[in-house]
Amino acid sequence: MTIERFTEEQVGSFHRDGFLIVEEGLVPEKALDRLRERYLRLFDGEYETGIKPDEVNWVKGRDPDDRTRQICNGWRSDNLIAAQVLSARTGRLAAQLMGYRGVRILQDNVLWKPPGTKAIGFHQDGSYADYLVPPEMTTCWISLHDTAADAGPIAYVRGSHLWPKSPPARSQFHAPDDWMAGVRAAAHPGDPVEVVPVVVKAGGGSFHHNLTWHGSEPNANASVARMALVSHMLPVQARFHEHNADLIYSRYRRRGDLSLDESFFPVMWDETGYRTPWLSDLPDLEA
Ligand SMILES: O=C(O)CCC(=O)C(=O)O
Repeated sequence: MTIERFTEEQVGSFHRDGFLIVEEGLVPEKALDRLRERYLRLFDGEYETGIKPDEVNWVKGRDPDDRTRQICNGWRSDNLIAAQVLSARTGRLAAQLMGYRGVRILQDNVLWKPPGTKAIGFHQDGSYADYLVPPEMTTCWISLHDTAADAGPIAYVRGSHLWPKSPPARSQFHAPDDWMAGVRAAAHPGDPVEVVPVVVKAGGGSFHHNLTWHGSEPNANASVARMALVSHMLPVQARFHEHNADLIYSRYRRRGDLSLDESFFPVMWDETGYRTPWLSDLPDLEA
């Protein structure tokens, strides 16, 4: 059964902790095998739409096998990945948690963390959003496998969304030896640092606030491949910042126009019932 709406208690827990763990039901069960198969193609460089993702941070044969494999905006390359990343359900649930009137996609992350791969350094997503107004997002992380605490699932520092925003630290992102360095630097003496791993069934996952410190430990579990699909979403009215630019994503900013083009930042869900029209051409995940 998929989840269509959160209870008041779940919304309260998101605001108290800075994240909400959802045991299952964020992906139709029928779609799980098909999505996992698309991961293999994407990481083999096979792009259904003929368009390369915005970032390919791991390439077979080029990069060490002990790195978490990451692609950003795989949805531009693969329509089934797009159907899940841009789903109305994900958008509606995120909007409910954040109190947004609607949401649009900023970016996806296609993450594959086989046994033996290293950590993703703990960070706040909001540190990387100063090229947007407002400089914030909310994120849905979905696991395509049953996770285990020792398999390096995403993990959160409970209550850390109430800490200030730290500057970005890109060098500590991929495979740092000390994945908690940023958390230690950000925590005030006496702040409790309780790390909560997201242990869910395939198709379950979590939502988090843009200031919540999170990352993932190395995958020390020999039998969990740990594929995860992430939607980073913006409030629907978000625009580009007039001056601040992101090295990659500000290429979609038109001259003299700060609006976000729906070809690249489609509206996933809006309380008026609006959804970017071309999204209805994507494949049916229930089929
Ligand atoms: O899956 C991971 O290892 C980290 C994912 C992450 O940083 C995110 O979803 O924002």
